[in-house]
Parts: sequence; C-alpha cells; structure tokens
Amino acid sequence: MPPSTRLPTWCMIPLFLVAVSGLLGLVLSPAPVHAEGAIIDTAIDAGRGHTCAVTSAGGIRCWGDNSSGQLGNSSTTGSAIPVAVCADASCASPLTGVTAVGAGALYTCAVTSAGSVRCWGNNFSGQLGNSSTTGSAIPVAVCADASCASPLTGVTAVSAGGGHTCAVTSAGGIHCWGDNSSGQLGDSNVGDFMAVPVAIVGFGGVSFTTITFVSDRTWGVFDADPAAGAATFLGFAQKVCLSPSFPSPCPSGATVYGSPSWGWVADLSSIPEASWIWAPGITGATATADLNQFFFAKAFELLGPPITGTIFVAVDDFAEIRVNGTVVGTYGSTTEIPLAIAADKARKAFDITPFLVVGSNIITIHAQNGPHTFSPLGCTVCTYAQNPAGVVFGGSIRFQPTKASR
Ligand SMILES: [Ca+2]
Repeated sequence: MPPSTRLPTWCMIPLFLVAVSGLLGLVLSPAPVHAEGAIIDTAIDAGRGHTCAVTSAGGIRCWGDNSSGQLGNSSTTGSAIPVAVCADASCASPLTGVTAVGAGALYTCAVTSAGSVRCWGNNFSGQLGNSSTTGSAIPVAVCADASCASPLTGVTAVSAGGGHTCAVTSAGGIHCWGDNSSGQLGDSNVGDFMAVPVAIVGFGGVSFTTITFVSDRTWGVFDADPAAGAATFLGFAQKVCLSPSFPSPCPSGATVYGSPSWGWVADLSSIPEASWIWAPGITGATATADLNQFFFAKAFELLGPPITGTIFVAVDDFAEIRVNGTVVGTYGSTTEIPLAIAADKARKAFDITPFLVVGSNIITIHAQNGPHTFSPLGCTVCTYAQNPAGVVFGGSIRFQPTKASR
C-alpha cells in the first residue's frame, strides 16, 4: 500500500494558494510557505492538468490529472488534493531528497539531492529518458546516455515541455531527451524522438556533437539513391511487423504483414528506438513482393569535420549502405538464402567515417526483398504476407562543430 497521501488540511490551504498564484502569474510569497512546521513550496511547476510541489523536507507532492500516472503515486486516478510521489515500484515509501521539479504536459521529472533525475507519467516520446516508450506511474531513473548503463548524474535543474525534457548539470552541461520532431532536443538533428539524453554542444565543455539516428518514419523513400542522381520521392517510411507480436514489441501504428513469424530476430539493444521499416502504402496483401527494392534516405548537416560515424543494419533480405552516393558496403543477399537469413538474425556494423563530409550528407539504405524462392510457403507470385520485407538500422555521427548552428 502507498503511504498516507493526504496532507493535513492545515497545510493544504497555503499549498493551494501557491498553486493559484502560479496560475495567475502572481507572487504571493517570495519565501517558502511555513505552517507550523509543515514547510512547503521550495519549488513548484504545473503541467497541462497537474501540479507538483517540492517540500523543504525534500518530499514531492502532486495533484490534478493522473491519466498517465503523472502524479507518480502508482495510480492513474486523479486527485484534487496533493498526493505523495512514490520512491520506487513498491511504493512503500515516498520519494525523498527532491531538490527541483519540472512538470511536463502529461509527465513529471524531479531532481534529487544526489544529482540524478527521476521521471514518471506519459512516455510516448521517450520523455522519461529511460530508453523506453512505456509510461510509468512511479518514478524511473533517467539514463546517462544511449547505453543506459548508468543514470544521469550531476543534475541541478530540470525543465519539462510537451514531450521533451532538458536537464542542467553542475558543470553547465545541458542534456535533453524525448520528442525531437521539431529539433527541440538541440542536437542538430530532427527525428521522431530520443528516449535517452543527448548532451548539447556548447554547454558544459561538450565540444562535439553526436547525432544519433534510427530507422523511423522520418526517412524518405525513393526509387533510386537521391544522392546519386534523379530519384522519385515515394513518401515517408512506414513501420512494419511480421505479426502483431513479432518483432516484440510491434510499434503502435505499424503495418502488420500477417506473416508466419520467421526471422527478424536481430538484437537491436544498441539502437533501442529503431523500428523495422518499409515503403509507404504496402500491406501484407500487396503483390508482387518479390525482389521489390526501395531507397531510404535522410540528410544530415555536419557543422564541422566528422570524427566518427557508424551504422548498424539488419535486413530482409539485402541492403546496400550508401553515403553521399558512394557504396559503403552490403549485407544479405537476393540470391543465396543462407546469407539472406543471416542478415535478419544479426545486425552488421559499417564504418561510414571516411565517407562523411563537412556540410550536407545523405545517408541512403538501399534495401531489396528476396525472390519468391526465398519464401517457404511455395508461392510463385508472393504477397508481403508470404514474402515479407523490411530493414532496420541505427547509428551515430560525431563531429567537431566549427560553424555556427542554424
Ligand atoms: Ca523476404
């Protein structure tokens, strides 16, 4: 059972005064509100439909909408009175040592005295920073980086937006995570989202930019490599799955081919936001699937010399990795079944560093399905349900910024 979540009535009144003052943009009291030992409001922030306040004892209490678990009390039932945020999944004790709070639209993040960040609530865009897109009604620790091997530390302040979050460290660094559809993370990239923090260049001694990219809906689909000559834009990539549960999890909104669940077991743990993708408009019923090929392309602006660049790829059945119109390498096969099978069972790394240039770069993944003879179902003109196709990839580019950002 969660701890008692009701504040004594004698301290709720000043708390609500503070909340109201925040809504009206007024300052009722420049100093913390004191009420016979119950000292509240060392920090307060309001989200779309909820509010959270830090107590001077280091606790944190939230109230209002809880539809996404943004009150952090292991519940999704709203509360018109403050409730204590739980420390962990057991919810046996309240979160303590809180020094700052940022309330986002449907989620909340708090800084602890140890310098780490805990977030809870909606996680649709990875705004909880724990390398996941699953929401949480109890606090989760924000990861330090893409490996998610350790928590983010040294944090002194946090600010939460609609679906993205940024934290400031004592070293002056800025780390952001979550929705990046408008480039709001500040990492010079525009993508779906980042479910782990990225360090922003120009703050806290960070002198290089790391652009992380994954296969998602932001990749343009063409009938040829747009970096190598004339190419027709066919739309943006769609996410695809063999079946509703394979690969698992099948992302929401993905097209499900309705295939028997063979293949597509490549380990994607190092590129956790990557999805299997294919060309728009294709379903399991589309024919002919056999030997269909598309070019998935995206531009990356490097505001200085490249330091390193790596891309990991898995594919059903063949892929050619191209940078600025030049072939970096290939994976899989459209003629040899063992090579094709291997290509969807494990991702392969390609070093793209020598192919990157200062300025605009176009990365293109040319992917092709195998012939009907690759299908175990005996079709001679196969649908995508009978002969599925997809490609999944992700990687990073690190460069030394020498030009002014846009
Ligand atoms: Ca295939």
